[in-house]
Amino acid sequence: MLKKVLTAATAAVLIGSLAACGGEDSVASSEAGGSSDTITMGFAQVGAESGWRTANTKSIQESAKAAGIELKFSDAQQKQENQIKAIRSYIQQKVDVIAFSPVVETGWDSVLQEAKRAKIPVILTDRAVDSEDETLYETFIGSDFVEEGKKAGEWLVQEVGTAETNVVELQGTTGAAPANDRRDGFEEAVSGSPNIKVIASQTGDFTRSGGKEVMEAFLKSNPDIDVVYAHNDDMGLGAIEAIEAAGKVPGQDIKIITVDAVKDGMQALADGKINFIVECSPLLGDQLMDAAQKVLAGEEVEKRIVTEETTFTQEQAVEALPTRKY
Ligand code: GYE
Repeated sequence: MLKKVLTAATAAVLIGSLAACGGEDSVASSEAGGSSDTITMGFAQVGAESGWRTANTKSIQESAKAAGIELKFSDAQQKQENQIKAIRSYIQQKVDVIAFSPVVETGWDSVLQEAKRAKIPVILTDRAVDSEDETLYETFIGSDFVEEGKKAGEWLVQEVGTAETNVVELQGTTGAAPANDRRDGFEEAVSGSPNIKVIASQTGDFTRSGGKEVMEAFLKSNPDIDVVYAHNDDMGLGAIEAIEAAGKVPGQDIKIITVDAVKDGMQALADGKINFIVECSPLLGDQLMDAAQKVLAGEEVEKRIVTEETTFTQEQAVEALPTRKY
């Protein structure tokens, strides 16, 4: 076995040197993996808090591979300080491009200025930053979270008509763009319906355990909950556990609206435990690699690239599930 490997390695070296003589050095250099035109991307991910995030990470890793981009990947465990450290280390390593999904919206200006000074372009994916200075990043690729919140609210307005409706809200990570915007969009959509009241609202940090814990507390202090609006599927799935443990039927006694449409969420929707899901696509990898290549080639990229998304009812979930990619 070892002999075979050695023989193959010797052959490769030989072919490499022969190829160099014969003018085929591009083959040799790409085999060596060190050709200078390979793009290196440093990616600072939020964490691994949800099914959405897992699908997003997979998409980025697969797309980088397909595009021949060398990916340096870090997981910040939902902490801004870790993301800032990762970005600083990418600057030190002199990567060609930095991409990241900012865990919260504010507090990025100084580290982004450091990247700018080092002439390393930055691309935002998934979540936005709240900064006056738009020159600190090339583009922001991701969903319109306000629109997602609106779609959730509009469905509820249609669904309940003039019936008195008490809503509890499971918010995403405090200060995160999708938490702020999904709250605002929803509020806007229900603002013309005084019969719909948000009676309690708290963060579940986009995790299943967070959703479950907050829902348990909500159920204890509010006897009259009609609807749960969860900012992502995972928190909605946690809420289902809490509702069932309290002896109620999710989807019937208490209706549930979520955002994301990842597999587990779609399954619960098809099973009648969730009532409506607003889609948020995590498959941002291809667009990210494409934007990185364009930026580094000096081509124009749009400052804002919005992901296309739909919504699902229970019937639509049954139909869509077999071909869902995430
Ligand atoms: O909805 C949630 C995840 O930023 C859009 O983060 C993303 C959100 C997604 O943890 O599940």
